[in-house]
Amino acid sequence: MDNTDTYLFNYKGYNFEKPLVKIGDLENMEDFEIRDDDVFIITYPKSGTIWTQQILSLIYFEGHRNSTENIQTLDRAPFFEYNIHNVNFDKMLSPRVLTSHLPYYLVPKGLKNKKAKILYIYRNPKDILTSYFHFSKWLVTLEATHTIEHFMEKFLDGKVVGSRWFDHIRGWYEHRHNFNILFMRYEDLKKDLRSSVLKICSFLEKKLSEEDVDTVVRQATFQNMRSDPRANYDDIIKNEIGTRNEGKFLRKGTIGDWKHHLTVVQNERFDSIFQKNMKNFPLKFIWDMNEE
Ligand code: PPS
Repeated sequence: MDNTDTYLFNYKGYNFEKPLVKIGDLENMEDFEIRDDDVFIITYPKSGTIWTQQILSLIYFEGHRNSTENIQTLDRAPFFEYNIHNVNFDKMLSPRVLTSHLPYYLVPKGLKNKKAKILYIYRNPKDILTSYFHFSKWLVTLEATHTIEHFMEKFLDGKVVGSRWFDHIRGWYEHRHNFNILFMRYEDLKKDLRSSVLKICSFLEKKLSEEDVDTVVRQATFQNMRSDPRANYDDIIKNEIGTRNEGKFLRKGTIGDWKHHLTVVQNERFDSIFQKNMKNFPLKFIWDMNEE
């Protein structure tokens, strides 16, 4: 692909969302100055980014937790490479929570000092594919694909924002020793949100009271986030980015929705490519709500 593409901007082998990215920001990313107490949320698109942004912004910002502040999650934990609100990262108070879909080799070099923390959230790629298919049809800044069959080919070839899922997760996992990184599964958050919040608190060395943990959990459920304008991107997407039709950023929020969208043949094709690409990969995936 070349950079005449309307939707994708390829920089150093990785596809960015062309309408939202600024080339100058990309050129400065690797030299961005890291503080020891920075926290980065890193995900492949559609893996639970906004959910983690909400959880971290509830853990860190008491006003938000007590519902006394009307600040959107995106401004609490802004996107690093898509700085759509032009946040001055240097002026953010510590600890800064920054969000990114970057591959391991494009993040600020300072993250390798291992002091700043990275939370990497991953999700089974069939649900990512399903979520991404719907999202791409909805958002005007992404290329709509009319059939999931066609979208699956683009996803498997990495002709989407985020490039190849396989490379993203493998890259981060294989270079994990260079970073202070915790890997967590979307599906574990879904199955036991409270334990997941506690695990995140422990990684962040943040001690919350039992009551505060309960509040974080309550405000981070799918239903609550869906109806809280600070916690879902509905306003930003409708007013600042644009959509092609009705929809919600928090669409289904479940495990195994892919079963309603992939045919048996498509599923088998996905499996065979998955197996080829993920041979000897130790992290396990949860494909179904009833799976342990
Ligand atoms: S993006 O565009 O990359 O930032 O998208 P991302 O936030 O990573 O992923 C969006 C999907 O995460 C689901 N989501 C949740 N699921 C369960 N519980 C909560 N609280 C929650 N918040 C967000 C969201 O619904 C998208 O998944 P789908 O399958 O499309 O519903």
